[in-house]
Order: sequence, then C-alpha cells, then structure tokens
Amino acid sequence: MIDDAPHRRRNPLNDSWVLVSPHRTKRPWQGQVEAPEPDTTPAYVEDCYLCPGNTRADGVQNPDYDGVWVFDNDFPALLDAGGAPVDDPLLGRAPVAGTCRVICYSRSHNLTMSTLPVAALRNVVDTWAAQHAELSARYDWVQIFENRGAMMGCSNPHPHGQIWATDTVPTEAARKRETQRTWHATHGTAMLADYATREVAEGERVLIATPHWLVVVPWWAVWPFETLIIARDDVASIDALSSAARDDLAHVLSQITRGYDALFSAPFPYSMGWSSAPAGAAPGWRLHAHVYPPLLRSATVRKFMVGYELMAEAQRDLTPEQAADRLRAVTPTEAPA
Ligand code: H2U
Repeated sequence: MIDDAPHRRRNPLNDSWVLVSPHRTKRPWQGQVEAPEPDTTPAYVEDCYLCPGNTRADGVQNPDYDGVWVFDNDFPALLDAGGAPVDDPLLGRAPVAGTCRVICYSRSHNLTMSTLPVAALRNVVDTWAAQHAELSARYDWVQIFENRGAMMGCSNPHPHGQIWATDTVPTEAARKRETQRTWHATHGTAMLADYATREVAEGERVLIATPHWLVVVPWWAVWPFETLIIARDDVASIDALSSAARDDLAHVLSQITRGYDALFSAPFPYSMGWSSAPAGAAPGWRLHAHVYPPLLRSATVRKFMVGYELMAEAQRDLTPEQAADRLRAVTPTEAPA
C-alpha cells in the first residue's frame, strides 16, 4: 500500500515523472451522476462524410462499403514531401514525409467500439495489422489511433480512427525506443514484459488479464482513468499478432470500452493508440497501446493539463489504484449481449 503522502512516480517507458497527491482525495466522492441520455443517433446520416455512399468534403463519393473501410485522408497532416534539413542549434528544421489515412470501423453511424460486435472489432484489429504491415515497409513509424468524442477533438461520431505514418521516428516513440533498448541491454529482457509480470504480481492496478493481454491503470498514469494495454506474447508489432491474440484483443477492446462507458453512464471520450516497434527498435520493444481519457468526475467534468502541469510536471489526485478500483467495478467480464 502506498501511503497518502504526495510523491512522484516515474514512467520508465518515456522517462518522465508524475506528481501524485493522494491526500487530496480523502474528501468524500461527490461525483455528479448524470442520467444516461437516450441514444437517438440513426445508423445512417445524410450529411456524414463517413457514411457509405455519401460525398466527402472534396467531392469524392464513398463506396457503399460494409465492414471496415480505409481511405486516404483528404486533409493530410503529412505529404510525401522532400526538402533539406537545416542543422541550426536554434532554428533547426527537418523534412518529413508521410501518409495519413482514415479507418471507418463500420458502415453504421451510431456504433462505437463499445457497441460494435466482437466479430466486427476483430475485423478492425485485422485492418490495423494489415495497414501496419503495408505502411511499416515504407515508413519508420506507423501511428494508429482513435480520437473518440468531441472533447477529444473528434470531428464526427461515425466510428473511425486514423493512421499517420512518417519516414522519421517522432519524439515520444524515439524516447520509448531508447528506454526499451537500454532496458534490454541492461537486463536482457523486454521492459514491458517485466512490468506486466510485476503488475500481475501486485494485482491492484490490473483491470483485465487474459492469456494474450494485460490491461492496467499504469503505475505512472497521468490521465485519471488512463489505461495501458500490453501484449503478453513476445510481439513487437501489431501485424505480428497471432490469430488467437487478435480474437482475444477484440474481446478486450469491447470490455475496456464498455467499462469506460459504464463509469459515468455516458459515452467515454478518449484518445487511444498503438505503439508498434519503429524502425530500428528491436530488441526489447513490446507491442502496447495507450488509452488516454480526459474525464475526471463525471461525463462533463474533465481534467485539464494546465498550470503546474504545463509549467512543471503532470499531476493527479486520484491514485492509479483508486482509478483501477473504480474501473474494475464497472468493467464487464462477459461478452456483449
Ligand atoms: P477525426 O474525427 O479524428 O478528426 O478524424 C477525421 C479525419 O477525417 C480528419 O483527419 C478527415 C479529416 O482530415 N476527413 C477527410 O479525409 N475527408 C472529409 O471529407 C472530412 C474529414
């Protein structure tokens, strides 16, 4: 048991620290409980740019797709652009080339990861894997992610995610490549494999443990209900997952997202994304995904990263152990109805 004194916890994966202030949660829980709003969203929306058959902003018509559908982002943040680096200690600049895609999980506008059938989630997993296999042959880093909810900047409730692939390894990924490489050189093991073993032994931050996956509120969580999904098999990239691990993952994704939605009886916003090995990462890299949800006390009361956090260091009151307790209480163990 951690005592109630303020302390800092280290994130060994990106070599950062978070300030934890557990004494501030001594006061009784007074979270607002809002009545769940009835979901009246239709399965097809005429002016949705992701629904089958509709026309996108640039005038292209979507196919009448079924299942998962991927297209090149019409407003990509990256282009296959060239250019020369500018090696300047103050005004440095580097060229970057890349590809951006959008992945629609389903033709139905009103479904989400938490309401999609597990078989449909398995198709999403297979698409992530295929996209990663294709793009990692051309790019050094393939970022698969999903922003859910307007609070997280998602522009459209139609169930979808994105992929940004770059010919360079971005900041956070480069840090994680370095820490995992160093851990492996020092211990001869994968850092996240050792971390998973430790979390299973301690138990108090574990949400879901299956043969292939471990879901925890990590020791170093910054967001109140942040979770980390760790592959328990020795795999570095999503495209290397076995069929059994993919089936298992589809269940796990359904469980986590249904648990999140149950926490405040409302669709839970989040930003989630996969960290497969970048170019030059092996050995020591272990496939994992982060889920960063902003909500703190209710469907409308969110955490802001401001003040001390912007100027100095991330901070939280609710401990990861308390967050794990709350999430465990609402995370379903059974398959969706
Ligand atoms: P978000 O909801 O996470 O913002 O993702 C939607 C993406 O869809 C966004 O990156 C793209 C935006 O550029 N988009 C198109 O490619 N075509 C459109 O017609 C509208 C939006």
